[in-house]
Amino acid sequence: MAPILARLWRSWPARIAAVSVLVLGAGAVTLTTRGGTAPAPMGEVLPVPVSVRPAADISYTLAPDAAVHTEAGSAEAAQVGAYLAGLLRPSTGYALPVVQDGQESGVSLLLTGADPVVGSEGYQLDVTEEAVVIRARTGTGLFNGVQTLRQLLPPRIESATAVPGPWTVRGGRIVDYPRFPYRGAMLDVARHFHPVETVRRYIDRIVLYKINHLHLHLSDDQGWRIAVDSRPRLTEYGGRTQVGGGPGGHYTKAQYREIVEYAAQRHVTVVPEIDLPGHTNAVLASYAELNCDGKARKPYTGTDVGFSTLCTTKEESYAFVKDVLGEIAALTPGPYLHIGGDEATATPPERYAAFMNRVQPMVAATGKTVMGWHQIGEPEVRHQEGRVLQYWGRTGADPLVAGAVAKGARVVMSPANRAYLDMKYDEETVPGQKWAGYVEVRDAYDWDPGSHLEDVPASAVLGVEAPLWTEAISTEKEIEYMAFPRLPAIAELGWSPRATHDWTAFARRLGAQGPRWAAMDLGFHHSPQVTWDGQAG
Ligand code: TNX
Repeated sequence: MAPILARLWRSWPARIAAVSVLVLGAGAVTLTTRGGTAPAPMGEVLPVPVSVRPAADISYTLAPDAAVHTEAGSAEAAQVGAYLAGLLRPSTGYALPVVQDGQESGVSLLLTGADPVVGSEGYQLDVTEEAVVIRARTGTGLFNGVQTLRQLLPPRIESATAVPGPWTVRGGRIVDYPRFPYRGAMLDVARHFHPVETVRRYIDRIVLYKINHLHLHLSDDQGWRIAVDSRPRLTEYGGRTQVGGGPGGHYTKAQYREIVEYAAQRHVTVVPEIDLPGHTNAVLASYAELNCDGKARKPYTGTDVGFSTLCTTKEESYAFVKDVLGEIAALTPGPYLHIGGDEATATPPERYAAFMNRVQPMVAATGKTVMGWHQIGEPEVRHQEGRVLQYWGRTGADPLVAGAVAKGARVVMSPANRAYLDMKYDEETVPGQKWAGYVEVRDAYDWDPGSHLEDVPASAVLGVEAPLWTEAISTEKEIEYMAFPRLPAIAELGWSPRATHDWTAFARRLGAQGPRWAAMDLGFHHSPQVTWDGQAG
């Protein structure tokens, strides 16, 4: 390759453009595969289901006059039905009315008759010649079944405009439920602010892989992103910066409620994070009295960490934390309030423990459960009933975490060298960082959250989360590129039984997502570790 071409090739948007041109140029055959008309083999979905029983020679084809039938008298089921119809209408062009009559025809979403093993989040999906019937015990279970159905339909079902069918699903039965209850994605809206629409689209994408928690990193040195009525300068002053000096921004309470509501309709719980006592330069710039010397800090737009701290010996700091946590808790229907606690290197260790020992009970007083980065597991920080540590280390043994677990803490696993979506894939990746090493999709997949940490039994693991820090990520396209295909890998670790773990099978199912992502207009990393359907050879 000529040097100029090689350089262009290294820039990922150019790579995507070039690949698209190649694919389009390849003509009709490639287009059919890429256009995604073929239904997936039964069970070839991601995360891989617990049990799949294909019925050979049977299939169901959605008829133009089909309806979505939901459990009679259930608003919950009707809501999932409306969501499903909303997904299928644009590409099929069918009317797909939603009727609450509990009939087994077309696509049925029923709250009766599911195998009890499905529990509160699982579902049973039956495809016969006459109907697709999804049964669950809850609306969440139906919603998860709908995500499976989406993937059993041809990839073109994701098209935003009407395209030709047929809309066929292969026959059989799936019975499915998650390994872990917490399957999360984190978005750092503090380093670079990301508007409501970006967050909404991110939610739409993560639910396809049965992710059920969205953790929002709402404050950091570079900006404060959520309106707090009792401290208006946090957003009026502290929200107007971001990495690199852009305009920043923040969510009003109404906008934040809109995100929470949008997530709830998609069975996603929002976990808000206010990072304390470090990562607080935006606070210290907004309110002088929260500094030990009483002097306001200058706004910060760089990418260093570990230089800021609330003054942990001043009562003003605790009044501040109490007010802020109270307002955030009031905006939060979910159980968790994340208080950060990471990289507090500017806070003297004994003051860190004293601070956390006052702040954790404040969280409890709001009725919420404490969540924090694993540093809150310091032995001097007391156990708080139900608390959850988020592990982001790079080793397979961490005595601090094991000690906290021995006292009753639970853990969400986000090892940086496996689950961090801001790490570059390889030396050619343009966005992101590499302090935890390059993380290709196989690195993201090949580990076990249940046995990753010595002396942390699987029973103490609440689940997994893939964090996307945004120091070096500023656009939605970059978010997509960094999250896909690694986020589905983490999602599968959170959902599928350990016994299904198999790189070859996973890579095949992942490759089949390529045409689907193309139909969704989702720009992803064409990892060389995977054969992407429609682009083989
Ligand atoms: C470490 S992970 C951090 C963040 C950075 C991230 C960048 C953690 C709890 N702290 O402040 O954004 O690395 O990868």
